[in-house]
Amino acid sequence: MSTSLAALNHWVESVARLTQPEKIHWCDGTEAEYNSLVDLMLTTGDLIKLNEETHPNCYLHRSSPSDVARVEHLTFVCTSNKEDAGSNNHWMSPADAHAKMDELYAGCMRGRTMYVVPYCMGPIDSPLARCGVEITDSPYVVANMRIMTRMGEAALKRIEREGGFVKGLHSIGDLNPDRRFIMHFPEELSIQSFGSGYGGNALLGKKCHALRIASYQARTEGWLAEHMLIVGIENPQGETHYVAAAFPSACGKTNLAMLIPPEGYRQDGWKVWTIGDDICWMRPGADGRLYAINPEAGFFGVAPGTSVKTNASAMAMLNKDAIFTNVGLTADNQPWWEGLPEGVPVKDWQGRDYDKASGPAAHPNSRFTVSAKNCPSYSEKSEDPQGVPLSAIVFGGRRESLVPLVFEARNWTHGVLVGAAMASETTAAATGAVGVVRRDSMAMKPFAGYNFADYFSHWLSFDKPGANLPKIFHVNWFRKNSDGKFMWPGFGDNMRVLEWMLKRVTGQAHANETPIGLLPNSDDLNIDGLNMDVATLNQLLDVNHEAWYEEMEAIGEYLQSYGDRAPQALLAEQEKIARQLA
Ligand code: OXD
Ligand code: MN
Repeated sequence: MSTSLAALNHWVESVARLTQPEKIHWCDGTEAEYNSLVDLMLTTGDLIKLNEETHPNCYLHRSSPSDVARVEHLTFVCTSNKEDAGSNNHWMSPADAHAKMDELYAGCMRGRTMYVVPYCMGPIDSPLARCGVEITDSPYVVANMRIMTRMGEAALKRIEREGGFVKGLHSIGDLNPDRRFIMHFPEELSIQSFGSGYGGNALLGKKCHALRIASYQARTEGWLAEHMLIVGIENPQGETHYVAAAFPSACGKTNLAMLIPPEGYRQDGWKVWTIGDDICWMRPGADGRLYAINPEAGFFGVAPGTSVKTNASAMAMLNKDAIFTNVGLTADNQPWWEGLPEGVPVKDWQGRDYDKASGPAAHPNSRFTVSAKNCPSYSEKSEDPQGVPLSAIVFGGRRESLVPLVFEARNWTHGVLVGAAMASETTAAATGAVGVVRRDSMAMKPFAGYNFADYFSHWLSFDKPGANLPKIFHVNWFRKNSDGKFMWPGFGDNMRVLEWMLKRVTGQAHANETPIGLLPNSDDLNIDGLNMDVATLNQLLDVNHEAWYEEMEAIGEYLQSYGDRAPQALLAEQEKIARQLA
């Protein structure tokens, strides 16, 4: 395979001149190609075959122990003007970044195969989809890209038709954390990544393209690229409402996307359909509603904590055709991670004999990669070129205090403030301290490819005549009591909160006005079959004015930290709420 597109040929040739690979392989995306990559990795030890009976066609990859998560401190947005990247990003000038990367790339693929991976983010015939080409020297990256994107010949045809594509260059280099950089050049629509094989740093279609570069592109083209799951909720009348929800990494997006409703709901006929678990691209349709696609074709989910109890759909989809990264192993070669009620690990994620004293069997950010079509709740609408119309957008964080179970924004501007003000405790998905509360606007702190102030303005700009925008909500599944125990059961029971939201959308549910937004009373939520006392529920729905006043002041300071570019409408909304709380 090669291409008729001169621009692509020139780029591939120039990368080959710089990196000096032994061979160049154009990926066609076929199963035969996938199988031969797997065979190659079985011989090099990059993959270990798992139990063929319990997990047919499943493999384990053990990464370098210092390459297990995204590296935010080594991730840069390289715009010509520093202000355009904003204080939410690390910045380097394009000239400096190119010089640094050219030096690292020089000769880095000697003795290796250079893979050229054409891919499409989104259904191949969707006007919302966008294409890219990733050049990489990692067969593990190619195999993952085949699961996570529409990769190969069909994507190349679209690229040849369109002429343009996002250029992503990746080399694992020598996996030295001191020689690791993830550079983004939004003005050039290009990405350069060196020194890591980890998903978010190396599968360039995902965070680098579908969020950082796409968010920049979306701003100029009038759409939004967001860190959100997309889920369809079908009610007993057979109507399906689509919801997009933004949560920071490792805060339960995959679980919410695959939620299994509680028994009573299932009996009544409620169903959940999964479209995406991590990224959502949305734009206004002719009817003024926002239409969303999942640009990805697979899930790159966090393994620990996934079990039949927390996510039975995920467990069902992981029984075949999956790649596991950095999980533990049982004596009969089954994957194992903390949170599984059964099985005994004998090897940890580094391949050492498992010893509880030296840490968990699976790395806390160990992952599975699997096709979305494997999911029992997979929605056929995932392939709809027009996307699905959104009824609600949900923001949420991991907050052990202050933030109630659910509240609704009064209008779009207030909703944008709620998203911008989001904060959450950090998780193992990125290197660095875990459990520290930080502002993570729209769950996009690590992923917005431009200045957050401009990003907030872009969000606000969707509220214009003719728009029929989704309602915006905020949730917190992670509130703890004074004993440090979670107060809300979460997982499938989150359906109870979703039901209230959707009834708000259709005008069938009650809400109380408070300064921070609209909240249900305890009797507005269905807690049938749930072992929860009303006092706990009331506590979960309580708004502490004094503590919220302080939070609002902190939100004001945060917005002001973006200087003159911070949108006045957002500051005015924040001031109004602070006044009401005072
Ligand atoms: C992810 C992340 O991998 O957010 O989705 O880190
Ligand atoms: Mn994510």
